[in-house]
Amino acid sequence: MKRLFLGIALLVLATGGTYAQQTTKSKTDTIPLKYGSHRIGNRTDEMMERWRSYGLGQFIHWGVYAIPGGHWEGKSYNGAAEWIRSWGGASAPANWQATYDNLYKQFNPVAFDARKWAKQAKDMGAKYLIFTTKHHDGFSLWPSKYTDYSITNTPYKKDIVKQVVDAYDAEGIDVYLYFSIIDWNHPGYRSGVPKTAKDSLAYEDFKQFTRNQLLELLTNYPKTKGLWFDGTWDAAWVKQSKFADDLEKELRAFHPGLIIGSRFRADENGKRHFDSNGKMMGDYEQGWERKLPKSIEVLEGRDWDCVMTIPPNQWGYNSDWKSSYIKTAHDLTDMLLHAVSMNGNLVVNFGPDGKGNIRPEESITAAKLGEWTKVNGAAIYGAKYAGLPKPDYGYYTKKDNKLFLTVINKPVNGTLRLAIPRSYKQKPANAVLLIGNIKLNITTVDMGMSGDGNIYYDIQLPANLNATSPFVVSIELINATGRSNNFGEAKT
Ligand code: H79
Repeated sequence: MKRLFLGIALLVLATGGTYAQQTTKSKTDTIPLKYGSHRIGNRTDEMMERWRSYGLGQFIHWGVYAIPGGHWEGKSYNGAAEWIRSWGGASAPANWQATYDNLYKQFNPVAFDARKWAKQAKDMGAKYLIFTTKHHDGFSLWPSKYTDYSITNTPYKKDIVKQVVDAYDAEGIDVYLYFSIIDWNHPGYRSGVPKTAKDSLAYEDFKQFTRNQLLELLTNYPKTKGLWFDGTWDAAWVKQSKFADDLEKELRAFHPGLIIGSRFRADENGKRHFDSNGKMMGDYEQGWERKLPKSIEVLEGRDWDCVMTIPPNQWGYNSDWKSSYIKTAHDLTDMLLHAVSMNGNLVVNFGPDGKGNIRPEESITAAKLGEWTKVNGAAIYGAKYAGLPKPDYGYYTKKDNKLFLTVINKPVNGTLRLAIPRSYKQKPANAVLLIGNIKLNITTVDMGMSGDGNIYYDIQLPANLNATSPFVVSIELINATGRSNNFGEAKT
């Protein structure tokens, strides 16, 4: 008994002490695992509750790759701009990697102003930032003691991570540090599983380097709320289940409340995100990159966010946006509501240029999103899945007794029809169009379709509503006590 208690206590300690208690193992745990999920339920602590309420986030990819911006000597790299170091073959400039590995000597972002970025993010309505401290190229944007390939040895010299963390924190935006486990600069880095004794030794050195850098980041930037890992699919790293599990526990113990997604480590059978028993490894599902879930059911109650590029697939600065579709603020609002209506957050990516400027197209999009969130923020901040089927013309979200109906495609007849299942226990009492704070009429509609289990309500939109972007109707819900009440007229 005592040992069992100790076991549970240690587990709770190792996970940060914040998971819901569970005394019996889940029936699905059929495969014994040392390095599988330590997650018992969803985290219930204040930090994770805060994460759940963000709604909208900003991702920033910035590094040496912003200098070439996807192009060099008139040639164009046919991939994501932050990957440009891996340019090879006939289309690549001669000695490209050597050129790239010396670009940091030109990194001097004279226009960089962290407070300006943070202010723009705040105006956009972002509640959290994920910032690239080190991408796959290995360039560290903070003065790391453990490598020479860092901001220290650029003409700019100053600590970029510190400026970003401080500026965003001052705006009340939580900062998460992106860290790539792929590091093309470190001599010990291996993508494939080390085969020779020499490779193994080198890789051990790389593992210690990785640990050192992570502890260094948490030491230098204690305001960090979480770590966003990437590049963890390499066969070499996937084999490191024990090392990664130990390191994750160490980082959590070092920085209580730290939020880490499911992309960090693999279990001893090489399973990533979900262990061999199908249980998520991390605080939230981190696989939603440039894609959104089709239904809430696929998420099975897990926390999740979606990271999204504005062009099709460019994270770092690419100087040419002319040849591809660029998502509009309208597209992104649709995705934002898609995410929040399924209990997720949407994180929109920005790729500043080599001088430190946010490109004008992104600034315009940020401003448009900001105009939208200022009026309609109630529909996304702290709002959740409403427990209702999705209407064809938009999304439902819910917070307390407020149901928010975000209309993406305005019905041609100017009427929003709500089909509320009779089992819903709540009914609409009054409705307000958030733009202009206009009270709207609600009527119950007898569709003669009592067999389908819904009660129908119509909300009439103002005849002169010339909506050029998504708009929100905030609906106050009251308890529908008993069956007969549901059929009564809604208060108008
Ligand atoms: O930082 C941005 C991208 O540069 C980075 N993640 C975002 C946030 C990224 N790196 N690689 N990728 C995205 C996609 C890579 C996919 C692949 Fe694989 C890596 C294809 C093959 C190896 C992972 C493992 C996906 C399929 C197998």
